[in-house]
Amino acid sequence: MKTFVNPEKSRWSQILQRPLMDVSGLYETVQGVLNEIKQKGDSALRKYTLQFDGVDLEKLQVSEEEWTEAERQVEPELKKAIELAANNIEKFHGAQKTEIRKVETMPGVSCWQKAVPIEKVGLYIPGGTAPLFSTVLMLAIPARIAGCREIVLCTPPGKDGSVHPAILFAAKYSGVKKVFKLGGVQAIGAMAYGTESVPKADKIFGPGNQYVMAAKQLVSINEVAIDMPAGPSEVMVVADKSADPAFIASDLLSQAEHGADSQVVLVTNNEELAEQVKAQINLQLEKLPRKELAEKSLKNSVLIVMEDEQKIVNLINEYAPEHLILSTKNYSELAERVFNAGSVFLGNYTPESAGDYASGTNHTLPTNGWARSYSGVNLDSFIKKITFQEITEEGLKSIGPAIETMAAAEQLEAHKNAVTLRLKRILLDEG
Ligand code: HSO
Ligand code: ZN
Repeated sequence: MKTFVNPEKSRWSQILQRPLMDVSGLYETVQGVLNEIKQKGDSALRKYTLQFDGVDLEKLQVSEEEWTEAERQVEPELKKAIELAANNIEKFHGAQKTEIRKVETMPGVSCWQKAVPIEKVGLYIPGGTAPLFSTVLMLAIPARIAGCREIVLCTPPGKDGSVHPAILFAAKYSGVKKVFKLGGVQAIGAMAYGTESVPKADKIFGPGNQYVMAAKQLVSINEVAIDMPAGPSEVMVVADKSADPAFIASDLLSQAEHGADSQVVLVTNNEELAEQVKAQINLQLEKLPRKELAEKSLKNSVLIVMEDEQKIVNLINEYAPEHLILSTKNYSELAERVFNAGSVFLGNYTPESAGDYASGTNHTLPTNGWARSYSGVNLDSFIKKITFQEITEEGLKSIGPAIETMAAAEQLEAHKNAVTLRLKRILLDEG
């Protein structure tokens, strides 16, 4: 970890720069694959699945037998854990429902907003080095609670053409009915355009590598909505001497083990704690099965010793971390001053892992500084809001003249007429 002591504000953005990706040629390559999927449908999906995943699939959709077999393969202890997590995710997202509230902006002018589920959603679950079945829960449960009519899930097959059983178990438990063995650009293209076997989605969700990200961005230009721009996962831990160095090290390592491009940042006002955390990282790292990945990510990572509390707050808000852990004595007070972060974890007993799996909050969060403007996935991500209005004659008499004046000033005579004609009729009727 690179260490900086009280760095000047002018250096913050350079110190905290996220790992850069080389995207030259990426979008052209991805667009080429997308075009072929759009034109050739399933046959293009099969071709690229053979090319990228090394498996020749006759049927892309997971069959009834495969669902049953997966259910049999998942250990009872894991099933119970998934059920506990699913329950909490359901409680937390279920509580995000809002009531319809009619507002009378003036007498006789009623306006209201109604939440309507997005009809068809497509969920992408990456394969790669770890089967993230927890992400299935994070996407499918809010989709089901929102009332989405069709929830389609795509995930890459292994070399033997199978899908990880825990992914299928979590999908079934969350209410997903259709799962397709498709990874990367193929999955995104299939859900964006629709093919003979994969239904078209209205919005696509889920994390992925840079190819998935590029594909999501490209299809969002004309075809579908997407959840948010996504990049490598990151955590910022802010700690003082009330923190436990072993806990902090474990939190930093949880993020680092996600991948070589993950970014972890420790900010502390206490140099002694910083040294202790470093020692703990070395100790814990030795025993991690994903040591190599974590080590690579730690190379990009940063330790900042900062004495001034207001500067720490400014640093948090400038970096806008996906995950923020506040392990300081005054964490509640500090939390009040945070305005850019995806998800915040408070106190010594709230590890990021809790939010990653089971506390109930969503782990699909804005990375790469997008927490400045995006929320993480939540119930609203699966909903659009339609506004309604109803105006009585009395209401139109109240707001009509203002509308006429504004329409005339914008030189939109037809707009003005739509009010004038009605107001005239009202006067006539009133005799
Ligand atoms: N920390 C990841 C989510 C995750 N962690 C899934 C474990 N499994 C991105 O927020
Ligand atoms: Zn994680």
